[in-house]
Amino acid sequence: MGLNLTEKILAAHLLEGSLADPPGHEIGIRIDQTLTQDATGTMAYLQFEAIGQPQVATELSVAYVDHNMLQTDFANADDHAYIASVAKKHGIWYSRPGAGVCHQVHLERFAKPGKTLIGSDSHTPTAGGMGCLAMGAGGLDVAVAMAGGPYFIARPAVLKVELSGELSPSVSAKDVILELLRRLRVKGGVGKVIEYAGLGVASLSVPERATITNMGAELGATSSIFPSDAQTQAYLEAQGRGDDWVPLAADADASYQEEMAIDLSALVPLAACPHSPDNVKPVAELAGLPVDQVCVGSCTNSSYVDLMRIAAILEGQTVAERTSLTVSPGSKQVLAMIARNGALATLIDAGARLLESGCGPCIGMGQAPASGAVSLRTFNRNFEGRSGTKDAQVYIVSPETAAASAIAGVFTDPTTLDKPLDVELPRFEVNDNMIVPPAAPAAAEQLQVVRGPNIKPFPQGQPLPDALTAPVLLKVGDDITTDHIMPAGAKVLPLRSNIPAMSDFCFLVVDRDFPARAKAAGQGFVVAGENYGQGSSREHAALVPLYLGVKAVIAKSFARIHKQNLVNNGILPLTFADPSDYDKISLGDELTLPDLRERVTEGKPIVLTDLASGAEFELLLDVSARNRRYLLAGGLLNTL
Ligand code: MIC
Ligand code: SF4
Repeated sequence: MGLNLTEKILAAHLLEGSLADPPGHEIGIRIDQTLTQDATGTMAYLQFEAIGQPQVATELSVAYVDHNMLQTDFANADDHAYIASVAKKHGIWYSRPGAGVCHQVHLERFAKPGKTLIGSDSHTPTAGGMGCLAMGAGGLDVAVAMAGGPYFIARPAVLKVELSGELSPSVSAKDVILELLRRLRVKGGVGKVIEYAGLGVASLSVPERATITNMGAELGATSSIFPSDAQTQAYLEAQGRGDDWVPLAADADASYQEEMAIDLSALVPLAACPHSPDNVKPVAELAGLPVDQVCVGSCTNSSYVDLMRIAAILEGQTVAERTSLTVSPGSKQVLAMIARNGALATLIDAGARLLESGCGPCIGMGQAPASGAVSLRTFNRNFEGRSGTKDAQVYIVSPETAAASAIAGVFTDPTTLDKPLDVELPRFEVNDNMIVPPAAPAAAEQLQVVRGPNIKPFPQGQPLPDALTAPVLLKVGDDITTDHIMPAGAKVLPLRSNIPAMSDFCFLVVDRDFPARAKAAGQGFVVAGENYGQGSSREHAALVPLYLGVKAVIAKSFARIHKQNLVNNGILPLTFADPSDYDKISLGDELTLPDLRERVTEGKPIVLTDLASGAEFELLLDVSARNRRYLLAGGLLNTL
């Protein structure tokens, strides 16, 4: 029996465990490349420093600055100075503010087919568009990988998506991933790598593939990957990196745990409606809805190809009077190229507001919509409040739908425009002058790391107690995102290296009294429904609850990255043996977990008594033996 693409890359990197084991069993793999961005990077590098290794052990590690770019006070700039200095000292390349969004720049300049990459950002699988097995992870996992340690994951199941046909004009790669979200929903990819195959693959360029793999994160997938073929070779050659190309595909007789098919020629423009990326409808059904804001950019849709398509639609037009259009180019390369070829002037002439190359409005750093406004965004997430305006109606769309709607001022199906949108892959203009190399190891020893007042130590877990009695501090429902747990945006993001200051914002969207209640109680539990912690990789969604005394989250199920972040920080991710027991617990109930340490050590179910109601039931700790050790020690760093 042949191997699929995922198995081939895993087999070439396997350090612990076996691929003969069924999906779900733990494996440890060697990581070739790492990336961080500034909003998670400060913590990841503080943790790397705590490990105490002088130089990174990876083939390549890159520190990007793209999230925290507003610099309304010293905080962001402090973080940049810290990251720049820690990178130079420890063998890490530093991508300066202005160079672009981490995933876009990584795809352009560093990602390689057949390599493994982990990044402290959930959209790291963008590089899967290049045939790289790329995964989002918590900052501590990235720190360990930088130090040369294995990255442990549950051996993923592989879902083959067989693509046939070709996209119709004005239907976009974005519509492919929105179709997958429509079918599979936000939990549909959990535990899986989504592997694209079939005759339809050849028609998609690397930037288009990267749009699709990027948003696999919204399915909860471990990763998404395309084969490395002639398109990959053409892209790498156009980036002046032809030598990085290797051909890579699944064997003809490979097997998969699951399969599904998508006929590209049957797709229509789609939109994810408020407030979830899987709430998908055809744009035609929304046509005519007035649009107040259109934002183009983010790691999903800010490539040269995307912006050239937008420019083609905006050529000679004016953005509708009621509508504001912003454009954030994905990288310096994209921005410089559209500046030189005239497309930038086309965008500006049409009335686009140009923002710098960075995450910007995608993470709520500016451009919050008006109250109740309809905002169309080419981004990947439309969680409630993420835009900065809680009642804004945010829709996730393709660049083509965004541009057509910006001109009309109402939701517009781009296939109704008669615009030729063929964009050839150009010869990219390469200038890596904003990516700073690390110091030579001999010179590195003398270098000082710059620590401004915004750089605060991070909290560390305590060894697991013998038993635990504490109140329920919060009870929430299904699909709670890390944006609920630890919001981002212009007010909070600058505090990413200052956990005490961040703690005042924890769960604010859900319950504004939570931080005060948690501080008063000293310790306690969070009770949740399905898919707790979906969305971003931000470790702060574990570190801040840890700081506030959360000892365990008791949920119906967890999202992958967040579950590991809880374990790494010594917070128990417990599930209900019988999900209906969720209904038996109320906010404020005092819960007791006797013999906790012994039960975790021996891998036995954990008994919970709700002292308020007298109800008693079982909880499961569905983690590997290694993760049990971390929890007993109070987290991964304590174990190391
Ligand atoms: C996001 O898109 O939510 C972020 C901001 O990029 C996060 C990382 C973070 O919170 O710093 C992610 O996707 O992991
Ligand atoms: Fe940045 Fe948005 Fe991409 Fe996250 S999803 S990395 S905030 S552009």
